[in-house]
Amino acid sequence: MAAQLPIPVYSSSDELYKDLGTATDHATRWTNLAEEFEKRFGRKPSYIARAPGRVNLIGEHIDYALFGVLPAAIERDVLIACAPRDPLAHPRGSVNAHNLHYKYPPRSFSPVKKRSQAGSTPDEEPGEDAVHVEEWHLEIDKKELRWESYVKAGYYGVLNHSFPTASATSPDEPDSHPLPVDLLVTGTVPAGSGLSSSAAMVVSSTLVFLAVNDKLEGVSKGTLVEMSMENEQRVGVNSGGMDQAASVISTPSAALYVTFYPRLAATPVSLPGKSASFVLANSLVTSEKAVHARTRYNLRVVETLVAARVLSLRLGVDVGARERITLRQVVGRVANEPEGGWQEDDRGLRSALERMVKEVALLRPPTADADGQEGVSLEEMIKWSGLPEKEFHDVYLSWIDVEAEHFQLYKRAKHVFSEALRVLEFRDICLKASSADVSTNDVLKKLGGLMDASMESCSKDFDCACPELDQLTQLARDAGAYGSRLTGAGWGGCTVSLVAEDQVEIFITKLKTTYPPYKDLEGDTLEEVIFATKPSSGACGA
Ligand code: NG1
Ligand code: MG
Repeated sequence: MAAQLPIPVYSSSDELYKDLGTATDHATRWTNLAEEFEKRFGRKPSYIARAPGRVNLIGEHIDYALFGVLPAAIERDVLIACAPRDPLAHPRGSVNAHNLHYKYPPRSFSPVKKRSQAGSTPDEEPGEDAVHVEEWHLEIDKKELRWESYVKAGYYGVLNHSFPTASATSPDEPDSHPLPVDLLVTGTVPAGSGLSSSAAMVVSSTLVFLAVNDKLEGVSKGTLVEMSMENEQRVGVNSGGMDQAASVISTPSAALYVTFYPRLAATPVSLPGKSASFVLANSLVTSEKAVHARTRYNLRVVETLVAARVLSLRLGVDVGARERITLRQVVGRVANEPEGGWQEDDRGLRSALERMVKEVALLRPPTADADGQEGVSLEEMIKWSGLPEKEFHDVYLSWIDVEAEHFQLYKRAKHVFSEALRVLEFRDICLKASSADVSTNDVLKKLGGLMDASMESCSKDFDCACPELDQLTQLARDAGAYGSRLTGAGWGGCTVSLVAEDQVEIFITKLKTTYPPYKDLEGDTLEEVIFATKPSSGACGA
């Protein structure tokens, strides 16, 4: 199982890049980073961590409903070089963080230990059996994220995972303190573009702090994914684990089928290789995901969760009063999924999903027009949930900040079920594509069709597109793509298009002249916004 493998650690950068098989300018970047580190801090880095960004080929906004997704790591990545400082001359665990990019000024910070209450929610009076626990803490202002916030997010989890505080173990063992460190960051994943620069930052930070403190032993890829997921939620939205899984577990020339239920698992899926490329094109609308979280991303999380509860009730599926059941679990319970989950080929899941695509009509609001456009008010939604108001708030609203006049349970769930099915179909087509009697052109057409259908569903049912993304994907189809869709959370950011290998150049040239925001760009800036990419490998270090 890919998730159980250890994180690759190479003895030198040469060895690492030979194995990655990527372009030599990447190796040069690595060497430059090490040299610049030595210039700034007077010694060589003891460890360099690498984590790539990712493109999601299909399966949008379904990871937090616990359905499988199909992303791939891209060649663009974040590198963090790090070395310990003299522990006698600097505070324990203090960090002196630099970034190669002139826009990001150096920052220093130190963790502190804080006491908090275990086993109670913030609005509850601590019960008699409440336990005080000490936790490491780093100040991160979610409203004003800065570059080092992502470094802190990675560090946060490492501190609490690998340095249990005195109250949790025996008092003040000298070796249970993190080292003071210098670190230097460089990255090539464009920020706010749906290519998960944030996951690349958080994964590389988590990895580098584990490594420099000599805590990497026994940490599998799966553990790094789980740590990074939790870490990233400190700087972002209530997301699923797709980005971190792709950034950690991916292998070259394959996409990664990642499932989250009943447990995290990931298997490489070979793509119809030499005949086609994925081209990324940035809409140039920056998706400020954290800024709009209340009305966009986090609202979708709540809508899909409440949809799952209401659907359970309407289908007569058992659901606990305080259970935050997901749409994936509803599917499992409706179709009597065996305890350990359906078997590899996903036939059980597929037929259950086919049924759910129809049953989802049960969520249509009675007053809605034919498309179920109107949604439900908060009061109505609470009524539908079958929970008393206070309990509804505790379970669905106390831990997440959202705002809406109407909640769209039907449209969101409809997208989730149909998108989950498209992922299974996409994967299936890729798996069968290697057999000799399938024509490549047919395969690419089918994959493209699924990408287009995904875009339409994101745009119409999940409302996570924007006019520029609609336009850019249409222009991509007009320019000859087999299919085109937004990738990542949406509301801006990048599109991904499937293009025949021998058409890539023509395709890129066409889009450069037809997508209006590209017309004023030139040189490197233009090369940065549209480029072909090959699936790359996941996080590693040397
Ligand atoms: P982006 O916005 O591309 O980082 C986000 C979530 C994913 C997933 C996608 C939508 C984070 C860290 N990631 O990706 O988990 O839900 O949106 O499919 O927020
Ligand atoms: Mg992100």
